[in-house]
Amino acid sequence: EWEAIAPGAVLLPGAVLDRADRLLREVERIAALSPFRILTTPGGGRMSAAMTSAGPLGWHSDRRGYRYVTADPLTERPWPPMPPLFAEIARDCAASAGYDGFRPQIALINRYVPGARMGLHQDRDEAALEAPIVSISLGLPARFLFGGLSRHEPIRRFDLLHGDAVVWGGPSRLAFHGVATIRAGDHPATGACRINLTFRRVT
Ligand code: MD3
Ligand code: FE
Repeated sequence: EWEAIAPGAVLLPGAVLDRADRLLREVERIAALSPFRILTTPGGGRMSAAMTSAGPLGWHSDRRGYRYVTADPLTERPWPPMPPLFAEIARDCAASAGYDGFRPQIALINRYVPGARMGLHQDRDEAALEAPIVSISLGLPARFLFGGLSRHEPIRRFDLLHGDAVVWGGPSRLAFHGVATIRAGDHPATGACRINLTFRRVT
């Protein structure tokens, strides 16, 4: 049913399998308004996952830094609204993990094609560090890397599969984490890609 993978972090295998197709349709609607784009890092590199957002804020990165912004810099329009289905799923998953009353403010959506990865990092651009983050994996599997509160602590690896949810709160909220290079494959729900949604409170 669920598995504690670290203090405050709970894996809910297959928790959203029955709602995966509806989630993917909402992702398509969002991406039609605010397309997936590959962002530049402050150091001038290019990220390998493509990203978009929904809700009153979206995550953005360029030469000036990492930050949340109220308008999509690509379209110069507000980010698409967060669908009620997202809020409902995020609340359900958080409650299953022991975080009652979670109301996500935004959804950050990552799209990985084979060869894409995400290096080890902390999520600390949110002022609301007391709120957990709920993550949902869809499509191709990922090898998830989970470290500690400093870069030097040992890294554990977990496979995240289509329909899995993970809730990251409490002592795990500032843990280092990343995604190993996605391997080639073809998934019936997404084709040759992996979609990750993270539901967050920012402010
Ligand atoms: C642990 N995304 O968007 S989801 C990210 O699969 C991000 O796309 C990865 O890292 C992905 O920032 C990992 C799992 C995840 C998300 C946020 C966390 C794990 C986390 C925040 C704190 C600790
Ligand atoms: Fe992250």
